[in-house]
Amino acid sequence: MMHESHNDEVIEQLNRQFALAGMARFEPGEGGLVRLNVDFPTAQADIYLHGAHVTHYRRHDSPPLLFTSACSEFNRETPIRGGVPVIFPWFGPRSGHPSAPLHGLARTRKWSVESVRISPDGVVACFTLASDAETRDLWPHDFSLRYSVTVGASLGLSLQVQNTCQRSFTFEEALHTYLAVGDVRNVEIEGLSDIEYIDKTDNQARKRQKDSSLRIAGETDRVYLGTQDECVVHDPAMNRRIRVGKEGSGTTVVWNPWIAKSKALSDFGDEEWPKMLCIETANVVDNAIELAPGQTHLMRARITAENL
Ligand code: TA6
Repeated sequence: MMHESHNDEVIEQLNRQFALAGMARFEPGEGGLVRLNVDFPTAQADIYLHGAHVTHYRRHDSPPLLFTSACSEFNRETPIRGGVPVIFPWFGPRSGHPSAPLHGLARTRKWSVESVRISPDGVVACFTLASDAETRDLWPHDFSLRYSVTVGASLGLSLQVQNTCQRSFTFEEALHTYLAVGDVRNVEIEGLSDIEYIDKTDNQARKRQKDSSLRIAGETDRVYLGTQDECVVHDPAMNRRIRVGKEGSGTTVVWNPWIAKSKALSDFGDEEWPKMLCIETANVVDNAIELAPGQTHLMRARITAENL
């Protein structure tokens, strides 16, 4: 754990540079990790420098939109469980590298703050992460990431990847969003009908969803490929629908661990699975992105709650 006084100095310095009086300021979060707290008349959010991880977002007229596990770790080595993990440069296990961390390296690194500003859409916080010797040991390419989070009537997420080395590389990415739902057994997910998906609960079998909407009735882990469509989660228990719109993303992942998988996750409560549903905005497998030297790619998600 970083020494308290050093952490305080870091927070003081960040607030001198970036705090917006009465709207956004840095503070010690869970586990002493530094987080940006945004709180103004429209909405509030918490964003940790660890992984540039949004753990909380709500509009003031609506319950929290994101789920974060009560059992999540908050330390420099472990990804936070819940909110919006930023996944880069591979999704899931890294093929050919069994000891590589699941879901890449970005979500367990400390990101830098580039700016915190007011825009017509709300408070916009921008974070950056660049490759270094440690990341090159894990993934032998140079990159620069820029992630901007817009806290307003919607939650806006924008991940820009730049290839800063002399050779092309291919990467996967995901905004692994954990939505808060009233009861996952009663939600309906629209926007995925007639889309091919990989069923990770059935030996990666490739299938096509025939039903117009998806209901969750067991462990669900589906990678929908070649879709740019918005997903709408109808949540009658919370009397709302949640729209997950996107740009620059060809993949949507739907995940709920259900009972057995929840018990197997040490940082996830056994009884938490009915309260969450991951609708992930991604580019993975067939939709992985190849970048030439100097090229950039932008992926955006926009998450909005609408009361029924
Ligand atoms: O996006 C779904 C998934 O790939 C699941 O297979 C499950 O592993 C989940 O991500 C959580 O992964 P994590 O590494 O955060 O435990």
